[in-house]
Amino acid sequence: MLDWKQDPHRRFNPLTREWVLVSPHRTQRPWQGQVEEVAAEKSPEYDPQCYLCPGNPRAGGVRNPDYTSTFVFDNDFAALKPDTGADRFERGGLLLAESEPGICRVVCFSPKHNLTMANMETEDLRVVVDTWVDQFAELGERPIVNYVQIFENRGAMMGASNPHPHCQIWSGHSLPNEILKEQNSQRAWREDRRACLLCDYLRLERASRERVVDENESFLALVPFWAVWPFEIMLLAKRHMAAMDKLNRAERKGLAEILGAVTARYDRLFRAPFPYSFGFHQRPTDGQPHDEWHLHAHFFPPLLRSATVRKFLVGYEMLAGPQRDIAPETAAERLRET
Ligand code: H2U
Ligand code: ZN
Repeated sequence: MLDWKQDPHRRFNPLTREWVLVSPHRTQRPWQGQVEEVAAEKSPEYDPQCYLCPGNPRAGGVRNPDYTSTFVFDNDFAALKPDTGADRFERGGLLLAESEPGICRVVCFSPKHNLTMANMETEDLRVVVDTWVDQFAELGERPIVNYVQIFENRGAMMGASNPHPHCQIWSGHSLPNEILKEQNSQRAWREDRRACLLCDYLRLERASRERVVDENESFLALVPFWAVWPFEIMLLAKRHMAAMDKLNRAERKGLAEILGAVTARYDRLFRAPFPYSFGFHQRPTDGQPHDEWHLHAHFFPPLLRSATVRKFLVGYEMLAGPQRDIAPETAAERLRET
């Protein structure tokens, strides 16, 4: 019989329908690889050099207002532009290109430069949640926008250009790869079983509790059975809903609370500012109901065994498939205990 916490095996991700190789015994191997600097310096509440702080100039000369809560603006270096005309290119079925119009925004969570989700007050995180919901609704209503991706890069390691608490929203015309994969799986599950894939998964995880990290009335935080990143976490809405516009008042507060709890756990785990990419997955905004979708969010942190040892998806992972060293159950236990 296999020991699923020790022996090499692979696990199936039913959302992407991809397999991940799990090799927990490899955590014993010696490490002589790259060791990263941990940013230890304390930053001030206001940084005159920061392009996100209130009253400061941004690239292109626009000046931020003296905002006191959240602040949303169109990205000065937008990856997608609303006035991109429709066009298509095709040669022999092999060369294929399509125009992609869209809108990119930046959301500052707070005027305070040195805050993070981990140390913001729940009431203030609740305002951030409201801002996300408003943006999702407003952008989603535009005819060119069929999908709204809200995401946060935190830490220089993850490519964040600035420590000021902020996230980005890229809203585009077509469904990005990850969304398409998750949509196909959720749709097929619904057609085959007349049930929601993530409602069914939620039930399994709440019964076993092995991978649960945090829970409140409205949300569950867990290390997915099929996690790729060492301390990956998924947030699941407990009630079935396709998108964040269906969150009621209590659930918005629940989301704010669990975001604070999970990010604080992350910071405690290696006693350092914990880098990650975070974002929501929810229904496309193409006018269809998309009842197959279940609102959730992913945290993908790259740290492996300490604040200075990082996981890269290279070698086997680039050429063959994703792999993880520490068992998801062990990661969940460490997160729960911190
Ligand atoms: P990141 O930290 O995740 O890179 O997000 C910051 C975003 O802010 C980035 O997309 C934008 C960048 O294009 N930005 C502006 O819109 N104006 C500026 O003056 C600097 C950065
Ligand atoms: Zn700032």
